[in-house]
Amino acid sequence: MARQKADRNEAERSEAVELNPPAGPTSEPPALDEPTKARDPLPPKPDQAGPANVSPTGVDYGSSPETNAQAGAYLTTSTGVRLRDTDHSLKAGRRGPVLLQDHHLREKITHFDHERIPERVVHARGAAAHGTFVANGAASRISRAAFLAEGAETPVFVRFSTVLGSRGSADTVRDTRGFATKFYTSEGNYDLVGNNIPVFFIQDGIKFPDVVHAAKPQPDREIPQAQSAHDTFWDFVSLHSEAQHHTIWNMSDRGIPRSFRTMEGFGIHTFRMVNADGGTSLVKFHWKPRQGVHSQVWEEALLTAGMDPDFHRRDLADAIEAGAYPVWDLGVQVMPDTPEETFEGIDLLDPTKLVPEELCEVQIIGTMTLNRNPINYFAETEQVMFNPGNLVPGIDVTNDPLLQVRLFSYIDTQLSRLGGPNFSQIPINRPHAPVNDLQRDGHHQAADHGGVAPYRPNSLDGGCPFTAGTAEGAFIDVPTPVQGEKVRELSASFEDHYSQARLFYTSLTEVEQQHVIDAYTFELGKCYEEAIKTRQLGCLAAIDADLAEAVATGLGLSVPKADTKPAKVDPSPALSQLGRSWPVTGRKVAVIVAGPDDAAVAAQTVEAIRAAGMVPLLTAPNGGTLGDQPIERSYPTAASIEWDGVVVAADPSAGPNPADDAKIIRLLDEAYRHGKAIAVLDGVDPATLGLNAAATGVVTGDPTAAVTALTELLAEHRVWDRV
Ligand code: HDD
Repeated sequence: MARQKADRNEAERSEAVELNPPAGPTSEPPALDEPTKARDPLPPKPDQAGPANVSPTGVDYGSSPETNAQAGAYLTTSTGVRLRDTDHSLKAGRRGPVLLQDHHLREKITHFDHERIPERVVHARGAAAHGTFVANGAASRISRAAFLAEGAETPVFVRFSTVLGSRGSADTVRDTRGFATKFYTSEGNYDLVGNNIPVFFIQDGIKFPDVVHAAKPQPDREIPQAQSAHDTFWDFVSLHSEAQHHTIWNMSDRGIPRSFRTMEGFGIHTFRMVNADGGTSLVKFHWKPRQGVHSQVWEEALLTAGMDPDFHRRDLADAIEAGAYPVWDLGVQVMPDTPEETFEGIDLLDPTKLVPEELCEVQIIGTMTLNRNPINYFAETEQVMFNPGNLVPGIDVTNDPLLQVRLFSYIDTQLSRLGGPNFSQIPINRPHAPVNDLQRDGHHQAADHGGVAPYRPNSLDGGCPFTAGTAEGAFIDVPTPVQGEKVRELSASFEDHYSQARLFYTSLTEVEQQHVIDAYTFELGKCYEEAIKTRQLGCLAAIDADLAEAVATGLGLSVPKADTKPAKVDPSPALSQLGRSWPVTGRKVAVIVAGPDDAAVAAQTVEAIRAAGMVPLLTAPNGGTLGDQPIERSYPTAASIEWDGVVVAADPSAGPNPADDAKIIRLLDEAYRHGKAIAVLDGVDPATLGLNAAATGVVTGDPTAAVTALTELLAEHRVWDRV
């Protein structure tokens, strides 16, 4: 028996030995006298021309892709010592243990172990781009800021973000979007740290940890990720009626933007501008996208989150790489700086209130173009820091209690996020203006400070650095009078929490209002606690009785008595996203064909789409080329979420039909339900594709006529009757 077992073990051992693959060439260390050779870089894609690679902070990333990839350089340690081998640790014999003395191994692994830094506690997921801001000079009347003078050109870096999700979460969740702009002005950095929604959840910054704790994943199971559709969020907002205004914006189409490029941006708070004569005004900032304001529809956003969680990030980078640079006009609403700090009865210090554009026009003061993608995500997009306290002469803060707390929070958070007090020395954060501060030492100090007297006044360093006066461009705080008792209270004018939520709702078109109803019904439907749903229905009743009733019906609940009666408001049409037409440049249009017989008609369609400034996505059963056109998507990789419009360009009389493919039928059905413009070329019967030729936004014709009709539909972004 023992003998048999021994035999079996012997057999197993020999089998195991045979299963081991013979040692291949990669396990051999490279020969001592044979350095590895550089490979040729991949050829650039024909239609993509990247701009020069010089950072706005003056860092030369290298003017060619080769330099970026360290081409022509030998691999070194971080201390510059050339390496022969980075694939094998130093061992005592080929089969022996690894030696502690392997300095390269230890350096490589230690660095790797510390590659991650804490993600932002909010706005963790973002995408960014470089660009230029050009002022038209209109603001010179109210602000002495040099970057607002006529013709001044200022490099900018903009980071867009979601708020709630972790760094790896999906882009298209229902959420507020961050819109943070760093202007590298000649007078120092100015940061406009705004959102795509013009009001905020809370009136006093002391509640920020509370609203964030309520909205982030619940602490027991850490779910749901990047969602407000859960009990703790609705518990908080239904108990804090001041949050109702921001929340109804989130429940509208603004909560699911189509692209970062189609979002408005808002500075939210009221700021104080100071002109060359010392005159002051109160202003609110607005970014107006030339691409139009455009959102996804909810089902589309959900599908996108699964199919392409990087949808917005990809869209921004692709557009810039393809030269379709997104452009925003910067505008201000200018209001007199009165002791009451109100305008038309609206308290300008209350960040839950907006000033309707119909009451105070948005005046354009300059234009921003984003024209260059970051070279390295971590170095730039992750390490950039914004701070509402980064101000330049001519722009000052007000006593908005939310803004006041932000002035503390943004510097403080960088100490742990960026690992110490020298975050302003990181290249992406470095000002273009000369820096001569008296800050010294600290973690990650990168400057070699000369001199012996880092204090003022001094006689040992010749009294340097000097302090400046107004004439030399010093930042001088506006001497606003302050008096009062120390209290933990807000002004009584902050107590109206509902009238502007109603203003927003009643300013929307019917289709937009239906989206709001659907969103509340979905989100509250995801809550478990009936008491929370009922409490929120009470808040909705204070906004609009029909809204509350419709959501209650969807939830199968009844509406409780409202705390207050809905206010009387005059709608502000500017708050709706509908009713305007926009340029179609850069919009994506799928061209679906079934096989090689469709090459001629496909070529004409692609040509017509390009001629309209749009991007064709030729879609065929397999990859490769069709005639001389590259096939951009095969049926398996095609997704309706990336189409703004679609053309079915197959000629079924000549061969196979896209209608034979179940997936294409599904994608067309999605496109139809999501309000996308659809064209079916002559010769294809729309009915075979499950489409009704008489339906709004379904057009037919030859390639030229069909693409022309499609382009007209796309100018309104969506076929609104269908969503
Ligand atoms: Fe904030 C980041 C926008 C209120 C505390 N915030 C952050 C970002 C944006 C905003 C766009 C991302 C910046 C980036 O891309 O790096 N935050 C806003 C707006 C607010 C607002 C528009 C209200 C009008 N924030 C707010 C308050 C507090 C904070 C009241 C604290 C009391 N925000 C932070 C923060 C973050 C931040 C924790 C996270 C990472 C960072 O700052 O650098 O300090």
